[in-house]
Amino acid sequence: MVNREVSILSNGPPVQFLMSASKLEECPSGNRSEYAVAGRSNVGKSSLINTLAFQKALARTSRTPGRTQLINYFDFGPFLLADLPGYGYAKVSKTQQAYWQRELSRYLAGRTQLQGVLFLMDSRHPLQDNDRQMAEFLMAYDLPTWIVLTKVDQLKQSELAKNTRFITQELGLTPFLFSSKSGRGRKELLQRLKGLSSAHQPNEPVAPDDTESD
Ligand SMILES: Nc1nc2c(ncn2[C@@H]2O[C@H](COP(=O)(O)OP(=O)(O)O)[C@@H](O)[C@H]2O)c(=O)[nH]1
Ligand SMILES: [Mg+2]
Repeated sequence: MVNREVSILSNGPPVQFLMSASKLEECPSGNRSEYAVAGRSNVGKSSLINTLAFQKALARTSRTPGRTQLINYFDFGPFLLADLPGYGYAKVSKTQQAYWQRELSRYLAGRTQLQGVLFLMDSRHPLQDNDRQMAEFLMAYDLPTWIVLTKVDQLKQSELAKNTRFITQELGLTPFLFSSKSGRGRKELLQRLKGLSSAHQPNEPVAPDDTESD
């Protein structure tokens, strides 16, 4: 069966785990476009990365969230995804939280390869207090931010419409609606990331898929 979505990434090898970094200085060198994946522990960051990669267990989906205070890098070919440590997990010590807050600032301010942030929120209860803090943080760094509402398979259409309106009003950004369970939103996100990455790399050869009109 020809999978039209897989072809979005078909001009390269499968997505791979690249490396982990605990601070800016450990992040990979090179000038490929990078997008960070941010959000609370358990919001669905690892699941989103697996879904975008068409793999089941590439990024671990964890039952003990918030333990790893590492940036995990995934190589998507034209771009890298950086899975940031989740916030809001009660069992993380104050010292660890302070460490990561500082390192996150340094990463957002200093990572020149960073082209934008996918900011994930749970579609069932978006914009919790610590999400608001994160939103303010991201806006302070003036980075392009895309809101992704996760687990949309868990909501009735009417509730989803209500929460989508709420986010759009509060943040002035229309969210992507995403489900790693159903695959909803995968194609749109991949196209966005791939399109942006090739725009940043004018020397990259254009794949046949990119020449098709909609
Ligand atoms: N129903 C549903 N569950 C999801 C979805 N995405 C993630 N989950 C579940 O939410 C939990 C946390 O997901 P995970 O990807 O590990 O979140 P992370 O901590 O942000 O990396 C896991 O039990 C996932 O199976 C989704 O789109 N739909
Ligand atoms: Mg995770």
